Amino acid sequence: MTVVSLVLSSCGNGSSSKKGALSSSVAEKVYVAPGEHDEFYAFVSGGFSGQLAVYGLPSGRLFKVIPVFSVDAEKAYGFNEETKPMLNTSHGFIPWDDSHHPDISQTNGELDGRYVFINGNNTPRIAKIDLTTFETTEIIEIPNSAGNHSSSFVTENTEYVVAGTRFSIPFPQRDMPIDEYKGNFKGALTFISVDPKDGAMDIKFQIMMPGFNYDLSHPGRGKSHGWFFFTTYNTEEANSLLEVNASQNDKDFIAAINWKKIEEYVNNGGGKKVPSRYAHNVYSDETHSATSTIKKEVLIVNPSDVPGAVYFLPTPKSPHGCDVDPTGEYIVGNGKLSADLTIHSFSKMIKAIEDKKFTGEAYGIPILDFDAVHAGTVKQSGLGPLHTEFDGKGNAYTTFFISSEVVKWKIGTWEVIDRKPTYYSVGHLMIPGGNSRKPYGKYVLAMNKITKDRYLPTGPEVTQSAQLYDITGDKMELLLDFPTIGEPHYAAGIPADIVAKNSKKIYKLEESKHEFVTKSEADSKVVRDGNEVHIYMTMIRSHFAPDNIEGIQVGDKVYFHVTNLEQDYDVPHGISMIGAQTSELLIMPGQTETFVWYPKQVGVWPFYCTDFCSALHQEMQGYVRVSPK
Ligand code: CUK
Ligand code: CUA
Repeated sequence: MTVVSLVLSSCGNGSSSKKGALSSSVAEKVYVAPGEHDEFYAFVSGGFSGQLAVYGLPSGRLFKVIPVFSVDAEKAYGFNEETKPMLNTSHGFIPWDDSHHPDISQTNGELDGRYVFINGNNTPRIAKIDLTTFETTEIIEIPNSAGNHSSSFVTENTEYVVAGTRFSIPFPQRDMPIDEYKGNFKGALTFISVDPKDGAMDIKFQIMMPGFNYDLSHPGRGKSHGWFFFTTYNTEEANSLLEVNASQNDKDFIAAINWKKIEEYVNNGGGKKVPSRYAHNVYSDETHSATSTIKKEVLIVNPSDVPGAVYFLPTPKSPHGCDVDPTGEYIVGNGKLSADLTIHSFSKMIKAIEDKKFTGEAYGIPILDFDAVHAGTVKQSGLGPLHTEFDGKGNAYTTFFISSEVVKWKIGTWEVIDRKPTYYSVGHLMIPGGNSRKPYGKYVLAMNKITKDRYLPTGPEVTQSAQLYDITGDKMELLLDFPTIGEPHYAAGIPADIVAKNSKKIYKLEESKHEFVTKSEADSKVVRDGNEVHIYMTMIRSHFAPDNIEGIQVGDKVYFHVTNLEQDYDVPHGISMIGAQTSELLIMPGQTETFVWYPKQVGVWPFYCTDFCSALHQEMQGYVRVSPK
């Protein structure tokens, strides 16, 4: 029984909102008692923070911010010598990006909890986070692409993680007039293979599509496994997207890509290797350090060279989200300038291809007849539909940015069942597994663009916000608001036990292959090599070895190679050096990390442990004596 007294404001921005007075039964649903664990992990993208935040659901508690595309002084990510190579690109070291869409790896269409992938939008990259350590372990740059937005969604056995391009750009990149866009700019859709054993990523091929904007994408699953769907806008190929230019066409397209066919074509020697520079950065667990390689070519596929591999499905009005239901039959196009949702049928699409129900072509790619592929329309469902998720019980949930609500509707009958306001202007939403064949349809998380009056003011900007709804009943029930970091574009949720049981507790010291590991205090030392000094240091509760260091001179380049000798769960130590131009290091049990210090002034300079590690933490310190040259 749910008796809820929700006094909600009318939907929309700027309403003077009377706050919801939640009954105790609602509070109980999100209450996780001290010492108890949450039921789900939610990996929430940090948007312009470039990171990925880990929350528990239903509590909304923040557990960790995983640094991905941005440096993070707290964890020395991008500051220590081990992780710096992770942020290398063909444009050099880039300490920031805009992260949008996390997606969890799958096996047989179900979440397997091994990895989270996430896209960097600005300098196109895909990152992989290993969920045994919750660390970014691989970043691959996407060449010939710009605005890596329709990414990083995975196929149902994680054969590929796929990246689209929001901008089309000259291909090959060159100096040319912008108003010669049409016909000269191209949109690359990139298929990155994921090694089934070790998860290693590699760009298998890029499909060079017409110069539209490729906004979002989703893999086929179940019956449509082997296909991938991308929404497009600006099929006018305007070089300026002021509304007059780009929204003339009543319908844009969903591009349907038969990637199995293209894979076969490529495996048989199809495609053309084209010079293209991109970085591939890998963090190795064994050595606790990353390497960065610049690769020099990719395999390009021209879609008109592979008949039967690419089709366009007309879809009204500048579709944003492109969402495939758990059965793989329905492809939902969320036309952001429309009040309706358009749903296509995969089986009708296959039939229409067989029957050659084409109404034309674009750059040699057949355009399917709308009526021949259209399954249904959810009518007048709201304003500005963006994204849809599924509960696995035959219902879909769509966000409406302009009318600021989540709308629940029935697959097959296309009727609206329920709607609830969001506070405010919701972008994405997430049901754990809602992106797979097996959703866990207990909660939906709405991620909002505007917060206004929902929290205490913190200057001109209020925190971004997520809202949790219970979706186990016929009607959705708002349970919780909680703040998020950066801008939460999308999230990936998973039952906590799938991930927690594989979580790593320590790094085994004896297995470390770090170049500068010091496996016992007795091996700690200071080695001079010209004006470079290497300090091989250890840390254990609660002292450093060596702790007093002499013989350093102004103008030296001093490397601190610091190993945490602890072999107990949850005992990191930190180290920071006065005046060091990097951040501190926060070193996990069994790990070695390195930072560089350039002593500039004569004196005796202290360093200390930054993480309160024992009753003697405040004693964990040392000095470096710096003498004149
Ligand atoms: S986008 Cu943010 S509301 Cu980057 Cu997924 Cu649609
Ligand atoms: Cu080690 Cu505090």
